[in-house]
Amino acid sequence: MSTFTVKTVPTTPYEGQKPGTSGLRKRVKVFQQENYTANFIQAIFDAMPSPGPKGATLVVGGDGRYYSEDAIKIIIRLAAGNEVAKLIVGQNGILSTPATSNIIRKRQTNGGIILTASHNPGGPNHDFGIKFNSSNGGSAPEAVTNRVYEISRNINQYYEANIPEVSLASLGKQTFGNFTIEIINPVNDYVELVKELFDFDLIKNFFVKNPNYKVLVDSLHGVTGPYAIRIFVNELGLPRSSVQNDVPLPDFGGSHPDPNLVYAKSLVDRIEELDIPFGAAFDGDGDRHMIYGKGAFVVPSDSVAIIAEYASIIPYFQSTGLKGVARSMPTSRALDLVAQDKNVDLFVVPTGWKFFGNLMDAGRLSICGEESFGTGADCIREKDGIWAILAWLNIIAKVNETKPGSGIKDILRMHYEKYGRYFYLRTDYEEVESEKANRVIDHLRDLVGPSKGTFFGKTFGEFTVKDGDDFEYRDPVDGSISSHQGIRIYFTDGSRIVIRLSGTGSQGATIRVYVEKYSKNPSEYDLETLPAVQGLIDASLEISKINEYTGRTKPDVVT
Ligand code: VG1
Ligand code: CO
Repeated sequence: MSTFTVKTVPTTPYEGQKPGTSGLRKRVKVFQQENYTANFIQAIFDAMPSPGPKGATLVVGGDGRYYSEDAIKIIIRLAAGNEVAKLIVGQNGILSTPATSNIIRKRQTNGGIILTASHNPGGPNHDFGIKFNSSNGGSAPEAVTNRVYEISRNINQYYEANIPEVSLASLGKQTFGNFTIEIINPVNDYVELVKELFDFDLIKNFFVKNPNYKVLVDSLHGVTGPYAIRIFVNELGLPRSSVQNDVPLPDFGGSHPDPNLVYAKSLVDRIEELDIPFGAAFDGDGDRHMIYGKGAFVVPSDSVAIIAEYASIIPYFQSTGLKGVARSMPTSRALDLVAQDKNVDLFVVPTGWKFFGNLMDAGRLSICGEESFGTGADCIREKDGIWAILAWLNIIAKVNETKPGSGIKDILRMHYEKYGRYFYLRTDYEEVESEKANRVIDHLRDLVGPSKGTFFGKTFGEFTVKDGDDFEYRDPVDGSISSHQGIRIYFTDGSRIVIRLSGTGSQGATIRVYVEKYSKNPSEYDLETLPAVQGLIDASLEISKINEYTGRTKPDVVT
């Protein structure tokens, strides 16, 4: 057993090491600057809740993007330097975000470090990211991430051990003095978990009985490939051709690992061409998903509502009960109607998964979701793409027992017939100069604040403003307050727009505009989304003056 020595390395702080909605995300070149990554990792260790890093066990992994191995080597040296007892590392640095959350919880560790910039592109000229998760398996709460930021602004040294280079490819334990690194299979624990949550036999039998019900899952060269092959091919018996782009690549094959109609367009085209009833795609780190079957796209806000609607047929919720449901504020209100129907609590939290964790830990929340293609449950503390696909397959298999031949479209239609439909769309203006973006937000804050006397009651096209605010959240568990979480404007017909700035961009500011329009008229349920909400988009532009303040005439992404 070899041991090591620790040296104190002097350093100087970097500007802007402020974790956003989900960790610190910057260009790779920024992380590659001297001491940049080490500073941030040391700040994480210094900010770790009591008793701190000494003697701690941490899980380390990520989506395998460019710069991950370098970052893991730094983490290993600094962990030993900070007297961490053990690192559990995914083989080759691979661990999906939900799988990391599961391992943190299952092995009762003190937390984890996830190396990902999620759906942002990877490669030497793109993005890298570092996220810190707490011992409950969820993203560290704001109190901790704010502390990381404060420490990073004054950091003047870090502690580094001279651990020899470790191969991330060979499974097993390696020990150096009081420090152990265990390289684990990234998939095993996760497969064990999901097999307990869902009715695998039911889903498998459904595929046996319905050989024409083809599935196509696209990992977009992110981290989910190995998970998808194990679960959909090996466990559920689907043909190998049911999973594509399943080798994690450092640059995601040059594409954007973002599962939506824009970036997963080649999947959508293939599904249409081959008449595939059920398709899905995941983001780089596996916490987001898109569901698309021939002629049927599932809006994420509807997805979480539908999973909540059918919770009682999913084994995990049969045993735990439906304790409550939650959505992020910009997510459509489809879930609110299900909560009402099932008579369970509904929570509305700011954007970002970390806000759900407290409610789950307090036993008040079972199912939650965000409009940004994220859904999950209290079995872990992250949103989970594969979980959502399995939930849908479980639902489809069950519905087919009584209504054979039902697919995605039928399930959507049944849902709209019971609850009505929210037409929902998000548009993003990316890499806007921060100053210009702030001007838009200041203007909107004024409208729902000081100027509300004249703004409320005003009409834009067919929409009359009813009321609005700048969303503030008070955590019902610990009472902490998060303010300025986005401008909400409600109209007299029940429509709503939300405008906020993204907290995950790596350059400039991204303005997100979310619009939703409710219909209880069955003859409208099959309408296309864009024409259904165009009037509302026009109103949002007139109100926000985005074009005027930013010079942008159209959004970069529409999802
Ligand atoms: C975006 C989404 C948010 C999501 C976050 C992290 O944040 O809007 O819903 O939780 O990304 O997702 P923002 O602040 O850019 O709007 V992921 O898949 O990066 O972990
Ligand atoms: Co993600």
